[in-house]
Amino acid sequence: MQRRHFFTGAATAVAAASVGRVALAALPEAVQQTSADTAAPWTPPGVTGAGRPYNPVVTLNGWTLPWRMNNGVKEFHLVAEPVVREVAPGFHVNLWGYNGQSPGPTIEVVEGDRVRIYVTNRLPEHTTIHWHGQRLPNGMDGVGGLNQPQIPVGKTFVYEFVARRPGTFMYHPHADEMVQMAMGMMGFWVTHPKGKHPLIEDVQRDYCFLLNAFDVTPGSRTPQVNTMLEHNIWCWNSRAFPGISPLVARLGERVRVRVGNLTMTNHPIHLHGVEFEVTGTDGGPTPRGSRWPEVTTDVAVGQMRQIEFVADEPGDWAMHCHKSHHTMGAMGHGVPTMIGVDHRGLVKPLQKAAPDYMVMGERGMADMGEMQMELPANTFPMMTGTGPYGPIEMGGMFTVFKVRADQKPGDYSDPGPYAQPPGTQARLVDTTGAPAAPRAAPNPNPADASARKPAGGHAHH
Ligand SMILES: [Cu+2]
Repeated sequence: MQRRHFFTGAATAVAAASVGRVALAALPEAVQQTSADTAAPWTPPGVTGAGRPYNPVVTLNGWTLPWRMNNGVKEFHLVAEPVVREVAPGFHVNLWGYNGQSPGPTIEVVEGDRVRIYVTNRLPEHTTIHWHGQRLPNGMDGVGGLNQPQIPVGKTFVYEFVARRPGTFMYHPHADEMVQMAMGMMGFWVTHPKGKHPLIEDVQRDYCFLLNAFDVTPGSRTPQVNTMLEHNIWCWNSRAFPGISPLVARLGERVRVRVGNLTMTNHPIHLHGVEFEVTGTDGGPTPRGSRWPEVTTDVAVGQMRQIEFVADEPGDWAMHCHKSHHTMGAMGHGVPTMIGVDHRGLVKPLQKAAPDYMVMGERGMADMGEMQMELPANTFPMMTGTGPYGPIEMGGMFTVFKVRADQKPGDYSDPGPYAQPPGTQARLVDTTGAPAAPRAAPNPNPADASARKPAGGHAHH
């Protein structure tokens, strides 16, 4: 759902003070997005002149910002403002972003375009925007205090430059950066090549997303902004599994996925089922001689990687960060390892001291995936998501890449779970008559099953 906001009333008065009434009337509308769904690719109106046809990107759980053409210049309007993001189903977080969402909309232009971006500040403090990776005049680079004065509260600044080289870029504030990025202020930028480029292939699907992370205390709604490393919500485009849309492709299509990292740590992004090559970074397309097959590529802090492959294996393929703590929800940390601990005889005395005490993890923690624990309000479980065969036991930087022979070209809708062809799925074997296991498990009947749930009426543990 997009709402079109024309500047009226108080907002007009504030903005008008900085840009003048005539100029304000001339501002492009600040299109808003309220849904966290993945929007269909945006088609520019009347694709002529500088608006050349290109294969558009699809922003995972995001959207592309419409522009208007003004005397040969593509004009955009970003509004920096507080937003509420549904990070996972039922889990809402107070963030800062642009035009109704965190991350902000993707800006999608063509090499050689002159772009003019109005930035209106509706935050409670000043801000700027830095256009990460772009060649541009120094005064447009957006470092507050260094290249420009910060954009005061209520004011509108304008940036203008030519998108000189094609590639994968991002934007974010360079003002009170730690706080503003911890609150979710960032967005993607794609510059398409203006013609056939020797290092840039045509692809049928082109996805993009940013890696971001938040520290939200379970039960609260606003991130802790001073956290350096111990974030607990690991996101792609401010969404955590099972809130991240699947990527889909038709069998045989060439697919590009562009990823940027604005967290405080690196993320080895792993795709099952195919091999890919890194075909570009925020520095530009990679020379062919530098490309080799991978199934995981590390995306360091402040880096961008674009990977490409042919989707030639049908199925539902996992795609995730390979740091296992980054595919977990908020509840997983600080829990002692109990594997192999025999709780028999301990549960009742422990519950006398701590009525909420529950036995957890003495056989590993997979039980967490199906446990119906009472959680604090406004959070999501540590391990969650359900597939056709049971709990997926994930909850963070994880989604599914779906390849189907019958997916229509340009159709981004979820085809549902993959039907395994008969005889191609791992299965239970009948071990009757097989030799006995070397020795019995040390603790075949661990603690009293009734102690596996917290005592009734307690909402915390
Ligand atoms: Cu990670």
